[in-house]
Amino acid sequence: MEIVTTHKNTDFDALSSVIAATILYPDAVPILPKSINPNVKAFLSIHKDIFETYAPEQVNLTQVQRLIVVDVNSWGRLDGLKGLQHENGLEIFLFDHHAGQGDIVPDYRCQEEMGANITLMVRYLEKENKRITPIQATLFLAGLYEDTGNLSFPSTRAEDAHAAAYLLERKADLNIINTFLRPAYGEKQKDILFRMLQTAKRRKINGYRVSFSKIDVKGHVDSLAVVVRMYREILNVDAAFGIFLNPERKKCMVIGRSNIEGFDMGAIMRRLGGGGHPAAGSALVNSVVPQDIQDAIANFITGGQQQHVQVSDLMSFPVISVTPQTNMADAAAILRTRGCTGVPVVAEEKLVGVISRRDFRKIKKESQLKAPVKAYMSTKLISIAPGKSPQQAARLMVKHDVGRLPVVEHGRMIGIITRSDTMRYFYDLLPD
Ligand SMILES: [Mn+2]
Repeated sequence: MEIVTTHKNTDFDALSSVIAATILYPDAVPILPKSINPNVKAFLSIHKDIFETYAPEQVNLTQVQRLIVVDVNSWGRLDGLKGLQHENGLEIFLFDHHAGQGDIVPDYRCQEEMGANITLMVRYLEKENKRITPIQATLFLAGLYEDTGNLSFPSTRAEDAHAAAYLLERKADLNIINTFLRPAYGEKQKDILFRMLQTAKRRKINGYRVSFSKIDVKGHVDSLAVVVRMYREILNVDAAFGIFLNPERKKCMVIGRSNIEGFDMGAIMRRLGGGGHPAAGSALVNSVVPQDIQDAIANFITGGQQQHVQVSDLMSFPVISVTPQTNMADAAAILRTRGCTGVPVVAEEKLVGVISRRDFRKIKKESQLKAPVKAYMSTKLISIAPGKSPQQAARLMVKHDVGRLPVVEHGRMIGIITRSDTMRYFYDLLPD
């Protein structure tokens, strides 16, 4: 016997991947965990006759010769199949778009970072020229859109977009997708979102704008992930965390959403014992102290950030500068020959001003070019520390409408970072 299964809290990507695996391996029996996301459950209840699936307890584990695992790579996130973990002679195939190592050791693996797992499955369906019905294409595209945020999450790859095109060609129905991907947002969810917003604590952690909310939630609430997504969007932070304490179960459900390059929500959740992607993740933590969890997350963010690019990696130095006594004509010549729009004014290694092309508009007569720079320079000093992130540099430039920031450490200017330096970083044009 051959079975295919996926992770608990099955989402559309996971269900899609299971169904796609049954097309690739027609003898494989699809086994779904008992916990299934509400919107997937709604979809399945309408499509029961088309997608026949089975529960873990319907499988006679001793009969299983091949196990196909999709969209997950750890035994702990499978349902009811623990008995297979140490089974000798069991053949395991793994299809997973999470690059991190799990504890499932497969005989064959297709493991690559990709926006959605279904994209990996579509690769094989296309290669083997398998027939896909419009309903299957619809389900697959729902999975693809859900995991990539309609191809907008930073984790999205070109191959995801290719797979989306392939599924649209196979008549995926966008109306159906919109119906089922629409968040299940009701009174309960509204109440939680409201309480989260009231208690939202915004913080800056290593250049990231982060928000935490700690809420007591009694009983089971569907779609908490949807609530956290809305919460992040409303607060417009880089990363948002909902820490939901269930006092009866003595556990905290932690759900995170982020939408900034370089922030790996999945990595944070893995350290809490959960899982996820760069943009989304969750973990169930055996703790009744939400503050401890928040502190731990803050530490992970601080720790993880240190390997990331800092202003000091992007800045240029030595800096071309002038002194307050340099005359305006010489300053103009420097700007012209260096092709820059401004230079810092430095006295005894200290930044005292900036002279830029703009300041030359104040010059009305030829004779004024003999005047020292200090008469025309801007003394509004916006500088940045070398350890800050490129995001912080970019934000500061936008806020103060400047194109360059002197990099200052212990009162001394050690470099300069320009708008084009930060652009180069954001577009990933840095040499390795
Ligand atoms: Mn997935």
